[in-house]
Amino acid sequence: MPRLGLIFGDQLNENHAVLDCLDPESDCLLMGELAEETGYVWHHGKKVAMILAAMRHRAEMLRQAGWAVLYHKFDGGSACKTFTDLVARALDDRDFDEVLLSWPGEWRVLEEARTWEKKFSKPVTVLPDTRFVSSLEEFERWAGGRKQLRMEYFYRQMRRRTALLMDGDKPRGGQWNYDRDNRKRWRGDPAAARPMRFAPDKTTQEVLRLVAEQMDTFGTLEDFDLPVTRGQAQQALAHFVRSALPNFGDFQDAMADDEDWLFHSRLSFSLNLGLLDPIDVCQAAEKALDEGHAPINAVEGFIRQVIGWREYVRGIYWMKMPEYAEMNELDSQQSLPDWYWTGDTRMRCLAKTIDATRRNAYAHHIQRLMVTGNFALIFGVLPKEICEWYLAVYADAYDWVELPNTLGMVMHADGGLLGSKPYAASGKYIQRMSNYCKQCPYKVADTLGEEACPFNALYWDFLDRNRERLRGNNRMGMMYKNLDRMDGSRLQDIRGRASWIRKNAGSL
Ligand code: FAD
Ligand code: DLZ
Ligand code: SF4
Repeated sequence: MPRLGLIFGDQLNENHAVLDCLDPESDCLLMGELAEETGYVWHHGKKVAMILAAMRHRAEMLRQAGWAVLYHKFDGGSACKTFTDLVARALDDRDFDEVLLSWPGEWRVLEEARTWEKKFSKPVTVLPDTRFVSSLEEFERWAGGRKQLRMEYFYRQMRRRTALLMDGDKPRGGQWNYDRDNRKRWRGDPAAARPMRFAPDKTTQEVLRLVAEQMDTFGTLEDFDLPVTRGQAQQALAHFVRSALPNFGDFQDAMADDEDWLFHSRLSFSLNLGLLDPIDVCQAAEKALDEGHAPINAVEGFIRQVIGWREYVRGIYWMKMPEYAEMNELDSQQSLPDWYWTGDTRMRCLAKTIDATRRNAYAHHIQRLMVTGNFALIFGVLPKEICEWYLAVYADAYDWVELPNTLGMVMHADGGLLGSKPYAASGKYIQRMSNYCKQCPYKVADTLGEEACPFNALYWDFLDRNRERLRGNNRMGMMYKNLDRMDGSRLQDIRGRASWIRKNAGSL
């Protein structure tokens, strides 16, 4: 009897484990646009449109390759809303012997799939997710028995294993990590790279109409230009290597008031949909180094993000879920200010980052970490609320990657499992790395007074509130030395200003 292979909307990779196991002559594939998935958070419209358009294109390619694909198109009125409904329908229509799927990108979907064997009285096989370099078993083996997990050491293992940027068993160029060279401020020269834009074809236009007419989504659908096929994603990769990679390293931490992308790759959308393979992406970057087109600090910095951070956060997610999602080590309890959704704040750095987010379903890493993330950390937003925001607003966001980045890297809610210290910073950091402050009504040099930059009082207050928990962290020694030097009455005033900011967050 035939078998049924479920393909999730973010697993559009050619090397999908289900395709390797099934036979196009006898078996069937199943894909579905589902109300539960398009609506479990208030997703950005461009995220939903990108996923649905990519799914439709992929289904068509699979059909052309000879597969029978059962495809459920979105219909708001349909009773088929969840993956369980989708599989139930397929099994009602035809007697399949077995259901196969690949390990999903979200814990809640895995939990749902775990109910199927009993529900449908059929064998359900979960195969590995081949969108990653490292398997979950390899990560657990690496992590097992270590007292402290650090991305840098996992990354070195990945370098050795993939032979990327290696001269035999030594790192190419003599150093594993060139991060110190990657902290330049950008002052307009060289000109920022322009990302490659893809005009929506007929299929994508149909999806854009569907999203506009039938769904309630965040942000704007205007100027949709995201890659939705493997061919387009490969063009975007080649374009990045040619036009932005040479400067990726130098300006990796920079931000600019009127530039949405600077030299970032914008490849996370396609990597996370399975339209690009992480090894192909890293090899393309290393080739640019071989050919003298890009320097080592750029290429190493980029490869570290892909085989280091991307793989590492996924390993942590699956090793620590479901408890991970509940953690709140710093006891952050504030509600997320409404302007995170509207961008309606006078704080220039936040208004511009959120504006870019609304337009593009994208903000680059430093905006996510040091602007929206840093503010949420020092303001003390409830991890659940800020995690939901990040999961909704970015087109590359799925639980496996968003949660460790937000809850761990930004909010330090896992007590330092993911990152060794919280990335708390005052307005001074934002001033040093961007030109936002020049156009902001708040004064970045001031901590007290109505016009003082809110980041400043919140930063000192954050250190003060978390003194017990963080003072022993040797990477925060200097911060606490500075706090200790502060005069008691000034600290009292700062606490007052921080408390005022929290009470009046809506009007900042
Ligand atoms: P580039 O700067 O060009 O980096 C190259 C690639 O490296 C990215 O495409 C991405 O695949 C990978 N990468 C870089 N940093 C990370 C990281 N910390 N974790 C995982 N992969 C990384 N990334 C997501 O893909 N999805 C998310 O939902 C997501 N949420 C985040 C939430 C917060 C609070 C923070 C601080 C970071 C988050 N990131 C997330 C990581 C990072 O910001 C994005 O991967 C990056 O901004 C995507 O843009 P890019 O493709 O231009 O990246
Ligand atoms: C994020 C998302 C959205 C918006 N829509 C769909 C969908 O309609 N169908 C689908 O199969 N997947 C979708 N996804 C991705 C899922 O929410 C989920 O993250 C992955 O299926 C887990 O691998
Ligand atoms: Fe942001 Fe403060 Fe600078 Fe304004 S002054 S842009 S709020 S860091």
